[in-house]
Amino acid sequence: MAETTTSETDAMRRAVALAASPGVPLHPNPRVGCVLLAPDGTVVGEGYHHGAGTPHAEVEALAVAGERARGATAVVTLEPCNHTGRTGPCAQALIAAGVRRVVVAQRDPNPLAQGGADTLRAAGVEVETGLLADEAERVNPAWTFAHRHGRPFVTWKFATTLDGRSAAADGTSRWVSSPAARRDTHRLRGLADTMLVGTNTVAVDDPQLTVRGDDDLPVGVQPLRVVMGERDLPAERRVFDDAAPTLHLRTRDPDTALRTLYAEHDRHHVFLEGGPTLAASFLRAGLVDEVVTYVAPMLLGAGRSAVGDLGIATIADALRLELAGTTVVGDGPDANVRLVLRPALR
Ligand code: AOF
Ligand code: ZN
Repeated sequence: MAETTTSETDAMRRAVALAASPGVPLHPNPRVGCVLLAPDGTVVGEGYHHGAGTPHAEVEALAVAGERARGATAVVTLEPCNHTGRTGPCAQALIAAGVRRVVVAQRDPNPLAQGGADTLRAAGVEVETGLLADEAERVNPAWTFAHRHGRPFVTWKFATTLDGRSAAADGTSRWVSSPAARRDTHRLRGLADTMLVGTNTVAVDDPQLTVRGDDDLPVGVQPLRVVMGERDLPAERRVFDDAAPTLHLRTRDPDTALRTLYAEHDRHHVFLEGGPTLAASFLRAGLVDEVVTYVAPMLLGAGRSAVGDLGIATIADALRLELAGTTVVGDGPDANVRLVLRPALR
């Protein structure tokens, strides 16, 4: 089998950049880029996927190349699909166009679409996988995680005072975080495809759970709003308005909820904004993959913690996290500190 050439590595870098083109939705499809190289290394076509329902990256690049695809090498960030989903199988399209060699970064973790590499090889096309695979994966982190684990990636977000309170003693919690931090939260909500809270939060706080934008924060597709828990809820709660679709999952089990969201609703990234009880149940189940918290320069001295009982009695048993980033959001009296954390590997 031929060695990977410098021009193939450069082409893959370009394909990764194409995949990450601005304006392409993060869900439900992966972002994918493709570059077609003639045998002499010149680029004869390139393309990227613009979102579910539009042509796949390979098909876009083939359309640009036309007859020049014959004998070419396709450099693509994701293994060409093998299925007929919203569009036809790319493996077949590459074979039909006479592509001789395919260089893939990431193998397709989606059980419905994978197998393209085998199909190509069976047709006599040379296939290499793994070139810049990490870079390619970083373009679709939640999508990759969800297909690998059979459940969405979970980001738990909460706001807290300097002394770790998320609500005052009388239950009031509006507003702990500053307007700048709340705006930043809307930006992060917009990166996920699912907003999740418990029935208790809906009953008590009546959140709308939509992404609200402004001129600098255009809103694309609203995430699905999901309320979990067995309790019945009044239909006039704001979460049931027509600003976005809403699903009431009548389960209290985080694992069941997440598996249902993946398998039946094609969800890859859950933004958990529930109260302390729901947060504790996800943490106890080991189902929080990322924590985002906004710390407000404010003291309450009494009040409610962001998270309920974790069954931890002694310091040695503390649930430890690793700090992945700190950012000051907003200026002057508006300044809050955003911390991003990941569960520590034990
Ligand atoms: C994309 N864009 O460029 C490639 C994809 O529903 P469909 O037909 O669009 O298929 C989506 C699946 O196809 C996706 O989850 C992934 O496994 C595979 N490859 N998808 O959206 C592309 N090459
Ligand atoms: Zn495809």
